[in-house]
Amino acid sequence: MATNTQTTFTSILEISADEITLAEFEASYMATGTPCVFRQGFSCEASNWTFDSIKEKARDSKVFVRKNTNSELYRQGKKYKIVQMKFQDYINDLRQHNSRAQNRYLAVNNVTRCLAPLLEDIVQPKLIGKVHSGPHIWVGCEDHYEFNHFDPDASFLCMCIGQKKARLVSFEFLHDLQCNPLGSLGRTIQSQLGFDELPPHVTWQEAILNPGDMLYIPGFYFHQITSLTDSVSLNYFFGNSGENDFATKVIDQRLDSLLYWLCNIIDQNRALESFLPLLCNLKVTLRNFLHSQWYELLTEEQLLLLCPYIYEHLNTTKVETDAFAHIEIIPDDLPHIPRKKS
Ligand SMILES: O=C(O)CCC(=O)C(=O)O
Repeated sequence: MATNTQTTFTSILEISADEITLAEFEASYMATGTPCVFRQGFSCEASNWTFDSIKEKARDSKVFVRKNTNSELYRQGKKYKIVQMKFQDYINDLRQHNSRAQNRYLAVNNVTRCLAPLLEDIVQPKLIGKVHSGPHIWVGCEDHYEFNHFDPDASFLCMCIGQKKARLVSFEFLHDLQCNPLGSLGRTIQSQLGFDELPPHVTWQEAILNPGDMLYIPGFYFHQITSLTDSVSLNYFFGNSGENDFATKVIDQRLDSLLYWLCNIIDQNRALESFLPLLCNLKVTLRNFLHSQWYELLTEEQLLLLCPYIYEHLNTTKVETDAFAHIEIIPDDLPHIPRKKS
């Protein structure tokens, strides 16, 4: 495998959050999928947190913590276990830097559900047109390496305590990043490549984030985050304002990544009996599913564009364990009713 020994990164663009409106942000940065950092753009009580202050506020709250995060399989986004524990116990381990803490990561916990006492300190960034989910909290030990992945939403990563290094690779390099095979678990798509293994033509952008900084990660952009110190950050997953703007942009600019993500979810479910009725109504299934993720309704035209890719994928990869193994799917005749083979 080619290794990337050259320095092929640039610094992520820095802009001021004070001087930009939501409309300008969406038109200039979201429309083009341009990552940027807002230095001190996340200014609320949460950017003044300390480990003691959050432990005090949410001692007995129960959080979900990933285990085995030091393993090679975790770095490739392939395998981890989850344990539930009290927030104060997790913070105590972390501050002691004990071996348990070094092999765990409190990742993407929904603050409203798991750590509600912290909510009063958090103010949603004004540059979010439509929240998909969040705020989520991430708490980890120095040197934690979070696997390289993309999400099907834009994200604002807001630094509260400590320092992180963020490295971002555009969705244009989807096919160079050796994503985990379709059907892999999770809502995100993980790359199996470390940053020292990227092919030489793959460039990335990076930034160091300090408390109060906020990083815009465009939807479907790969990102790999390393904690340079013990750290706490928050993130929101979000899309554009409007009824269909996020979907339109993603279909126009990031279709391959969208299809990879959709087919990954399809493949997670294709062996289940419950998959069959969903497949019979693929257009409706897709419309409802994307509405649940993005709060946008796809148009008939958009659905008619996406469905044939999915049928083709299923037809060309059919195996005996599929719920539709003995059924022929006719892709040209939407709405598609799978027909029994005669
Ligand atoms: O901070 C991390 O470890 C990951 C954050 C992330 O994946 C996100 O903000 O989308």
